[in-house]
Amino acid sequence: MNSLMGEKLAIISHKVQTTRHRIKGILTAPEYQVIFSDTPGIIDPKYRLHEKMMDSVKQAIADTDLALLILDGRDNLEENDNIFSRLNLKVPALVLVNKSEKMKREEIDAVKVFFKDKKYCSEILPISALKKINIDILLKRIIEYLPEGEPFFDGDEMTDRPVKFFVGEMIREKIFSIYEDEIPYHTAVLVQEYQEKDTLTKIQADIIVQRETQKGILLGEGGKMIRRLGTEARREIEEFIGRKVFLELFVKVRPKWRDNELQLREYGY
Ligand SMILES: Nc1nc2c(ncn2[C@@H]2O[C@H](COP(=O)(O)OP(=O)(O)OP(=O)(O)O)[C@@H](O)[C@H]2O)c(=O)[nH]1
Ligand SMILES: [Mg+2]
Repeated sequence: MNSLMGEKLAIISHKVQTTRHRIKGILTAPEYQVIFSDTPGIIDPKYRLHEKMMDSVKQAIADTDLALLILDGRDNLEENDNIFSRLNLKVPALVLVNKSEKMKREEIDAVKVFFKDKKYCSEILPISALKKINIDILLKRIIEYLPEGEPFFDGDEMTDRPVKFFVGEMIREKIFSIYEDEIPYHTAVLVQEYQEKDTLTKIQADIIVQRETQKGILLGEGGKMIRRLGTEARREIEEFIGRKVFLELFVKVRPKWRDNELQLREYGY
């Protein structure tokens, strides 16, 4: 979605299950408006949080005119096929073979042969979100599949989420890049305060973890790690909103928040 939009709306990490919400990206030109929904990847739910993530996938599918089924071209094809089949799509679908810049022509051809006759597959297109390969062609194809209609959003709207949401996401992205193993998966971010002052924007956010030991890891020796997190997140937020930011982070322990309906709601899930 970021590549198609030419804007970074969705956070990215090398770890799986980074995306937890459906985020809309609205692309408006004189001749068209495309509303993209970036969703979490499809997984078997283990927690209430996962169930909510999968609900957002279902909703996105129910709303859409066209599905983009994105796979890593070197991942297991059977596994991807299983997931795609089980979606029971009622709309056309483009199978996008991503990271194609790392693949040989024969590898790409093999993936094409594999998906060619699948029931859900309208077309297959090798792309690279990173190197922006075939993204222009993809956009052209997308527009051809969309029904004609009036725009849903004003031309200057880029997303359905408020700035505060993206601030929380940027903090989450840094948590995914700084902390190892399970830590990012036990963590939620809640932006408590967002205030535009004269010369800067004051932001206070809570970082929610499940256990005291995790709080210790987040803080690091003498607060070293949380300071690094604060600095990196602040820089990213400053670039996004184009203002100086004062960022304050508190770490709070909330046992089993991933299965707690009230807490999940409070954290925006
Ligand atoms: N080489 C290569 N890497 C890519 C490409 N597109 C994405 N990546 C990398 O793949 C990793 C995952 O990217 P994400 O955008 O987080 O993937 P996602 O599918 O949204 O994953 P979740 O949100 O975790 O479900 C990151 O390290 C990206 O930099 C590509 O075209 N080529
Ligand atoms: Mg994602």
